[in-house]
Amino acid sequence: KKIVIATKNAGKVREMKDAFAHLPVEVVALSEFGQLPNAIEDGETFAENAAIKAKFYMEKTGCACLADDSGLEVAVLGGRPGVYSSRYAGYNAEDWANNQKMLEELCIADVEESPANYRCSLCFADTDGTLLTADGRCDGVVRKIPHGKNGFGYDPYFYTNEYAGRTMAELTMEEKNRISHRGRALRKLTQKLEEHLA
Ligand code: ITT
Repeated sequence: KKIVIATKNAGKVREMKDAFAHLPVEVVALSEFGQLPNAIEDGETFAENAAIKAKFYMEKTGCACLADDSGLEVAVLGGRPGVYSSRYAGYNAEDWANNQKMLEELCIADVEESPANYRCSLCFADTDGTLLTADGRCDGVVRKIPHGKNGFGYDPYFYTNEYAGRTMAELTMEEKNRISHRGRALRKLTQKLEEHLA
């Protein structure tokens, strides 16, 4: 079975390919279909946006698609950037600019750190109309001092609860997938996917 990883985010592609490595499915990146338009992510929740992207790219590619909508919720910032995580500093903002914006907001809030959590909603849309969904969450703390070069996005500033003292960007991909919002959601989704494909 061919499954298109319906994301333009290379970090997500790496983690999702790793999680699917043991399944009897052929995982294909969206980039293999050439330049496709962007889905309009105007949902109010991660789950709504994941479904918008999965259905949109399933129709564009004619293949079963798995989409991910995810983000970081910082407690002292009232849960922002949340669904705006990839465009916190503006549309098409790079990771460093979004991180800079978060640091500025932490300064305005006058705190050195804050409890925070990542969230991930996955939606798998098959060509027969089947929709499978799963969510995952990962709790930690954001601090102003970055550490590590792995992962992507806000990872250098996100200190994990599970690996005390280490940021998400200091973990190997295997370690990250074990505890991350995406790893957790992917394990729930692959169970549903195995039943759907059986
Ligand atoms: P696609 O819509 O093409 O999948 P995107 O990056 O625009 O790519 P989202 O709208 O779901 O996707 O935004 C997710 C953002 O949340 C992402 O760009 C990061 O800034 C942040 N994020 C999500 N998961 C993360 C993770 O595991 N580590 C670090 N940052 C993460």
